[in-house]
Amino acid sequence: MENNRYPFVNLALPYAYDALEPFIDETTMRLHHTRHLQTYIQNLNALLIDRPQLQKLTLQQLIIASQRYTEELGVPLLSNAGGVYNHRFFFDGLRPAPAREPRGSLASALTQRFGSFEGFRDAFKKAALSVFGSGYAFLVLGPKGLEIIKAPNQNSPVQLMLCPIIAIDVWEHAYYLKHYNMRSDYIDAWFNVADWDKAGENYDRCIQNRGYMR
Ligand code: MN3
Repeated sequence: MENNRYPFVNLALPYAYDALEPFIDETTMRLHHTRHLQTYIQNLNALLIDRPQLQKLTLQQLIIASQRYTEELGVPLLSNAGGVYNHRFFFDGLRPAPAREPRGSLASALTQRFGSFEGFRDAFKKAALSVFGSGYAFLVLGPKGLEIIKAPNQNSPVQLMLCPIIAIDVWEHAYYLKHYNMRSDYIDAWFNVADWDKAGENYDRCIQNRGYMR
């Protein structure tokens, strides 16, 4: 991952803010990247500025380390390192006109685990819909194979040593301007821009590394 240590900068997205129209609108993408992610980046840098030991750690290591600290440091460290990691991962998994279904080894693994891609889709949508309040649904590779997990707030699969494959941000800021409170419509729209080729690369890397490091 690029820019994986302090000082963190808000890297440009690999597509234009309007590139995911009409599925995810330009204003949502612009605000999500330039305000929401930007704020996590600034807060994370502010938290690390006087902590040289933590400046040496990668984003993933910061997330894992956050669990060793007292609440006063651990909670903001997880929220902000998780906020940067999860947003970058979510944005990386989007693409205009992507492959709509996985191919190769991920396709086989999804079919084996969920019966079919449709079976996966239903299970993933159900999980994303049932995140109470703010958070994410992730498809991950864990010790038992593929799993769908819900991550509240900015919790991350990295904490649990699970290897992320694709994610949907279901915080209201991810969809409210276009879909108001209709999270279900947003999830359906997300399936039109979820990049299954990228997810397939992530899966192959997860299998190779047998770990959480991207
Ligand atoms: Mn978000």
